[in-house]
Amino acid sequence: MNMEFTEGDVLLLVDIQNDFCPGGNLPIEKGDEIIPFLNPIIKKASAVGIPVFLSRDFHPRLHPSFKENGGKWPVHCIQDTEGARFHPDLNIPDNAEIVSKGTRFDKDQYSAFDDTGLGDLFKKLKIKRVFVAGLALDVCVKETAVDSVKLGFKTYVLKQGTRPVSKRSGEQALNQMKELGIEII
Ligand code: VGL
Ligand code: ZN
Repeated sequence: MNMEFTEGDVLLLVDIQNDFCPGGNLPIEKGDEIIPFLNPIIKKASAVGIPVFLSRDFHPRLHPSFKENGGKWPVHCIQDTEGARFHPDLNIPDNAEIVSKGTRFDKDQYSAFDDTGLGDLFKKLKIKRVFVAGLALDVCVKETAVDSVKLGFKTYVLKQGTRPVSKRSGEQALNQMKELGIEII
């Protein structure tokens, strides 16, 4: 993929954490394969001063998304555990900004924009275009991209930089996003 960053762009990497990669507690098939694709893009963004934001799923033990607390997911991304750490192969710039989500006791937050203040910050930073990648395509990447376009940002999803929980819902997610004007590149 040959993309050029310009002023007003941001790279938003969603939940590239150990628990979402093979060997983790909520593993996404080949989730780690996005990393060698994304590292050069991160490098390119940093080199030209494009901000890099990384969201992380960062749950307390009593989080409502866990089966044992009435939710649908296995326990994952518990705050300050190995599973919640970013994958060690991901090259994170020193000045990357971290967005923690999924920290609330009353609801889950799939989207990095959901009650994090990120949308207002992007407006303050005069962000025009948001480039989204990460895990999982059909869950947090989709919800993040949908919020992004609804907030008025031109929104792109890097197809090779994401993987779905399931192939079928991954295809559905891509179609839904396209219908909302999100560009899949
Ligand atoms: C996610 C399931 C549960 C994700 C987070 O980051 O896509 N999926 N929590
Ligand atoms: Zn979660």
